[in-house]
Amino acid sequence: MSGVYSAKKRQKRKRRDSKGRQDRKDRKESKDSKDNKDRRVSPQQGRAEWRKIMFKNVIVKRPCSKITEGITSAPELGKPDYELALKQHDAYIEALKSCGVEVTVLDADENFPDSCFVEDTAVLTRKCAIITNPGAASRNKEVEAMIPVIKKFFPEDCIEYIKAPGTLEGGDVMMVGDHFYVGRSARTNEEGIRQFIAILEKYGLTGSEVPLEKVLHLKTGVNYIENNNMLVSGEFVDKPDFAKYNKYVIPEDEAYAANCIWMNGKVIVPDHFPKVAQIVKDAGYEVILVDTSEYRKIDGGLSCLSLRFTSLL
Ligand code: CIR
Repeated sequence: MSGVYSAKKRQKRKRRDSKGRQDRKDRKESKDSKDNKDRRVSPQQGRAEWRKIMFKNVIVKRPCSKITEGITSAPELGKPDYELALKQHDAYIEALKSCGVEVTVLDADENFPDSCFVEDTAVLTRKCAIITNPGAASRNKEVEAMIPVIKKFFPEDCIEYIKAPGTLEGGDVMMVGDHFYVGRSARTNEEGIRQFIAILEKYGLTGSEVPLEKVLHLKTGVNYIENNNMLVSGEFVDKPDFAKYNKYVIPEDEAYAANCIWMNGKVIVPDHFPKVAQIVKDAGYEVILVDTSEYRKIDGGLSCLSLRFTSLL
């Protein structure tokens, strides 16, 4: 009798255990699918997000004639043609203006061949401005001319500084909402990242380090174009840091064009990279093409040429 009883009990327990397992599985699947759904952003939500982080201001600096002496890792591309670089810069400014921002155009500075790449001199967030300390010796003093410019847009008590021995360049910083990914590169060191993240945290923002293996700056290879969408190339394709985003993999032969910029709902893409332009279009964005051939010769891309932000003043 007791044997029959325990057999029945065992069967009942087995059914209960298997039901429990199924329930847990169902709950997990529904959570996974919810997580995936959470990751997808409807066009309406997307538009709301865009409004939330609209950029109102942009700072650019005209290239100087010494641009021909800019730092390069690709001398085989030849030296930039200064006249053409100026024309391309004009078109860049027009493209930015068509995205509804006010563009401040700074005069060229002949003392610094790379000074048109203003992105490296500051990181401008919705809470504070962080003046960098560029790791490239020939570029380090570029920040001095930027400080008074930044003071026109940010109150002094919201301006912070990366100090030696810390180094950091803005090209190594990628903003995703209130989180900032920072590339540890030949230009941005451990101490610079430590200071940077401490500053962010003071303002309720967060940051995390992404070690780089090959590229110059973080944004040389990965760029966030809002709406949870990220353009990834080369060493960034499989980085766990970016696993949660909708990743658009940029083909190796167009890797340069991974450096696109999101501007208030539109995306500016370097001209002559048709696969990337198509990828961005297919992701649902209006694409604006700007030729940056002369800047590419000295390792510069679209993002490097501007600071995009909203003034706190
Ligand atoms: C440099 O090597 O510093 C410049 N020739 C290029 C800077 C590009 N900046 C950027 O990616 N943010």
